Amino acid sequence: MADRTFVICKPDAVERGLVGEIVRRFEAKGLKLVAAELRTIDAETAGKHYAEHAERPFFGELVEFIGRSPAMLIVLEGPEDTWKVVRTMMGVTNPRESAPGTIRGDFGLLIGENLVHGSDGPESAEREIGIFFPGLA
Ligand code: DAT
Ligand code: MG
Repeated sequence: MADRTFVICKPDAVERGLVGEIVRRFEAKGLKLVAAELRTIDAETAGKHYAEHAERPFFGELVEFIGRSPAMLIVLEGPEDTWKVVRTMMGVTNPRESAPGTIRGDFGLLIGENLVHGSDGPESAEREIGIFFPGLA
């Protein structure tokens, strides 16, 4: 059974011209592109996507950042635990602590501009794909 997850190359990744490099890594790993679209995320959609962080002090900045310019929205498919494969390749949330070889570890320095989002489990993947690509879910 194919297993899908949701990824965002965030505005900083698009602005810095890193989308090709990020997608290349996922494709080289063997994950398949199911959907991909460059889109500016509006505040309402960002609020739904990041609902779990609504009470955090950085929520306003997070919503502003994710919508400041176009992001590359992606659905990836693999054989099993695709969300986990993607999270491992992304590195931990704070890029200053992400391991070299990970996307955040190789290209990031700021927690507020950490290049990529990846769903944190199968339920999140289904929920997030439903928000951004309702036709796919
Ligand atoms: P992740 O993106 O690794 O799943 P998360 O879900 O905890 O991390 O947080 C979502 C995003 O919010 C994260 O990618 C960057 C931002 N963020 C998290 N913690 C933060 C903090 N302490 N200060 C500023 N931004 C933060
Ligand atoms: Mg998260």
